[in-house]
Amino acid sequence: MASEKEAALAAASTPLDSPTIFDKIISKEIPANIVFEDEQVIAFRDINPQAPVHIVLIPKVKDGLSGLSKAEERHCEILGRLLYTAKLVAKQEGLDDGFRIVINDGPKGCQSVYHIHVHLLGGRQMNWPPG
Ligand code: D5M
Repeated sequence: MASEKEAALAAASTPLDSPTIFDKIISKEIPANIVFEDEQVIAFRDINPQAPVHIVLIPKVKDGLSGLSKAEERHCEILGRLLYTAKLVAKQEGLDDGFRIVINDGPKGCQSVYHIHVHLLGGRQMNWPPG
C-alpha cells in the first residue's frame, strides 16, 4: 500500500470535483465501519488507523468542499457541525481524557481524499509536533 504521503501526492493530480471513495461510503456502495450517521454527517473508522480510535467524519453533501482551503462563507454551518459531531463521537468512544482533531489540506498537508473530512484520533497519548 502506498504511504500516506504518496497517496496524497497522487490524489493532488485529480480534479477537485471528481467523485471520491467517500461518495461510495455515503451511498453504502462499499462497506465502512460507521459509528455515527445523521442527515448531514457520517463518521466511520479509518481504514488505516493511526491511533486506537481513529474516526473520519465527513459531510454527506460535498458542495464544493473538497478541502478546508476551498471553504466559503456558506460552508460555516457544516464546518461547525463536523466539529460538534466529532465531540459527540469522542464522547461516544469514551475519549474522556482527550483526543485530537486533524484536518489535512492539500498535498503538503498530506490530504489524500478530496472530500473534506475531520480526523478524530484518540486512545493513546498524542505527541507534538506532529509529523
Ligand atoms: O485522509 C483520508 C483518510 O481516509 C485516510 O486516513 C484513509 C481513509 N480512508 C480511505 N479510504 C477509506 C475507506 N474505504 N474506509 C475508511 N477509511 C478510508 P487524508 O486526510 O485525506 O489523508
